[in-house]
Amino acid sequence: DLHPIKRALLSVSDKTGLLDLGRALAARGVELLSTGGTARALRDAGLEVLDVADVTGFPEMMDGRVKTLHPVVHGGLLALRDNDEHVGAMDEHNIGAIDLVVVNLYPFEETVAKGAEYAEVIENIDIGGPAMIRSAAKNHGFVNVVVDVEDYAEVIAEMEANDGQTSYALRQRLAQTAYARTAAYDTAVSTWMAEQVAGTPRRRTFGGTLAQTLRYGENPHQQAAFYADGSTAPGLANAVQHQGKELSYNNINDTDAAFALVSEFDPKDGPACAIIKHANPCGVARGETMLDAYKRAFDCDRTSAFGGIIALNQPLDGPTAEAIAAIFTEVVIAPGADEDAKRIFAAKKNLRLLTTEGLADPASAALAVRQVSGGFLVQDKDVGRVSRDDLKVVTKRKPSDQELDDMLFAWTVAKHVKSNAIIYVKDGATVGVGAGQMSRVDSTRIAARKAQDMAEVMDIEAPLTQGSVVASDAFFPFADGLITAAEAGATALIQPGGSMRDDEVIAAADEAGIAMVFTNMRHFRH
Ligand code: 93A
Repeated sequence: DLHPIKRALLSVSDKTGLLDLGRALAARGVELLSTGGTARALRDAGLEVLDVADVTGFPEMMDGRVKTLHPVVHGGLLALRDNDEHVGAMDEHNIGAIDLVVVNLYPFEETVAKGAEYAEVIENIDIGGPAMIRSAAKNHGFVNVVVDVEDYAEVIAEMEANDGQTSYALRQRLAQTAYARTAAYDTAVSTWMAEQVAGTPRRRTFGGTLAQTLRYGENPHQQAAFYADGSTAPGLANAVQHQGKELSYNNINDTDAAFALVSEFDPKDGPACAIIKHANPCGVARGETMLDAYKRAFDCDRTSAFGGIIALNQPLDGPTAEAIAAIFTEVVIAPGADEDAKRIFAAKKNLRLLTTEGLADPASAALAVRQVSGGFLVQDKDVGRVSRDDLKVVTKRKPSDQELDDMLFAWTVAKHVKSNAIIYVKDGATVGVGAGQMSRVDSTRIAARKAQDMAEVMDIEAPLTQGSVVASDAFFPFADGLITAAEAGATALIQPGGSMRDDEVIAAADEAGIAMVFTNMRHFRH
């Protein structure tokens, strides 16, 4: 399965390592063909090169759009060397076999990343390069295709070891790498175009480029990596980490949830803080100051906050950093941090501090992808919002202004809690979170129960659910959940409505003196 390399075509935008490779090939007597810029670079270094234009008999034309798209090139790449008819066609049409293709593509991704104009991005869609890569890779039985500077040395090493020949194993490995590259390249093009066309495109490709290999996955026996999806909007992979060890898989997942939740709260409306455990919030609060917001979020569930991920909607300051540093925290993510805060955190070696300056609003990313057996489910991200005007009061008692504010706060948090989600809120702070239960009434009970536990921890008479409002991410199918909330001391309730038994639920609310509003939108999060 060894096959010799006698003729090579080199066409690279990134000229790193080109001259060393050219010299090594020339030293082994390999004939070199090249496109304009690549040929010039090799020639300048004193190497002998044939211009592809001389081989095809056509000049590079149309601003280089047509350089290598010619049967003399593709025939030389695709011909099966052990097929008489193919070899006959090569002879008849004067096509010389090409045994090695070294191509790296027009820098499409870099051009998008630097914010180039539409026309410049379009010009950087490489056509001839991927065509050669795909031809050569298809014919890996005979042809070597190199798309990665990292692979130059291995090809030369095999040639050295095998008298100018390479093994099938190497050619097959290179072909796989090549198709991975063209697939990622086309994904980048389609992702960019998806951002240019209006609406969510019907067809999208999903792929990504490795941003980071992770030490392990959700559990230590699972391998894991973080892939960037190629969207131009800077995301979590672009957050700046100021200190602490490398983020783990779970850290990234939880930090993403924390960042998304706290981003719901406009910094102009004052400080807000979210504490996340296992991707669910165990406390979310607004405050007069950031310290106040943090303390109030912490008071929702001091027990669960241990080892949590904390997200802030305004920069971290010294007093808040001091309070956070008092207990074990995995990650703090904020739009910035002042010098005091950084100094205080510096003493906490394991605490990671991430800042989000310049990151896109997490609610602006259009699609959410989830893996299922054999495929992906894709949907628009849940960026649904309701305002006061959308709320329909369905009970005899109308909610007060304070209740309305708290209901909208609770509703916003509910969007970020695993279903079934029940959120008790008082004065702009969660006081009970029921998450991820299979029955809604259980979530309602658990949240109230936890609030009671907190009352004992904090040594206060009545749990903070007394006089709170409640949000439910989906409708109450029966009145029992509402009755449980009323027993916990809730005075108002926000929910989508739409149950067959809405009438029963409304009647139970009226009986308990609860003010209830319907949003006509639900926030399942499974
Ligand atoms: O514009 S192209 O899509 N048309 C082609 O026929 C073609 N052939 C090679 N771009 C083409 N290339 C690309 O040119 C290669 O993929 C490589 O990135 C670049 C090398 O050009 P030069 O040798 O002039 O620097």
